[in-house]
Amino acid sequence: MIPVPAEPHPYPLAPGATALVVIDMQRDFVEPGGFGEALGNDVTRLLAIVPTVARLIALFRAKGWPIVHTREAHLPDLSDCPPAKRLRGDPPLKIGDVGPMGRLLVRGEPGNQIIPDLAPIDGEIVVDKPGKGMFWATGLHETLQARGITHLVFAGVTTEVCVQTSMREANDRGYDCLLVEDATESYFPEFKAATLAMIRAQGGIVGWTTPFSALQEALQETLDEALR
Ligand code: C5J
Repeated sequence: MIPVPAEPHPYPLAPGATALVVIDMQRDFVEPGGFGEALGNDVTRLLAIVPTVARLIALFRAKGWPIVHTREAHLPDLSDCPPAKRLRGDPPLKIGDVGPMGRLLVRGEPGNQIIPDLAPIDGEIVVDKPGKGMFWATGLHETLQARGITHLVFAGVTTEVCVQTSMREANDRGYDCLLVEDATESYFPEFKAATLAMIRAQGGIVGWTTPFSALQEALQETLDEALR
């Protein structure tokens, strides 16, 4: 185990059994013209975390550790999008409607792709999820179990919706979860702050949180020790 300084106490990272999960870094959420903006949000806050998420991905690639990329994505016939989800609220455009980057939150559309700076490479796991959480109707738990993954490091958007839902689902399935604070973002800073506080409350009831620099330094120290 590698102890990573974190809240509420050091995170016991398990080399060989840890995967990075990058949630929904899609054009639909971080670029103007996508689903996020259709809901009335200013998307610029989300773009600011892209360099940190890129460094996190680079760190896991350098280690040769698995990476999961998720996309919130529905089938073109929307048969996996319940009316309770599609018709909620009063946005000008709804899931499946045609926006500036194609049909909102629909598989294969330009807006539904992961942004080019964070694009998956061969061998990485890409999950299309019809829900906010990454385990609902995806088979991801079985994929992770087959690879012996017990620990998950989380990044992506939005902190209080798809990231938090996925982290709670993972916690209930027995994964030890760490959220990288500056590699996740919300359209609402107060929601992000509340989510981080909820996750690490009561001794880490959902998991741990830490800044990217702490994770990077902890992994570098073990590398230095191994080389000594
Ligand atoms: C939302 C997400 N916010 N990826 N999706 O609808 O968090």
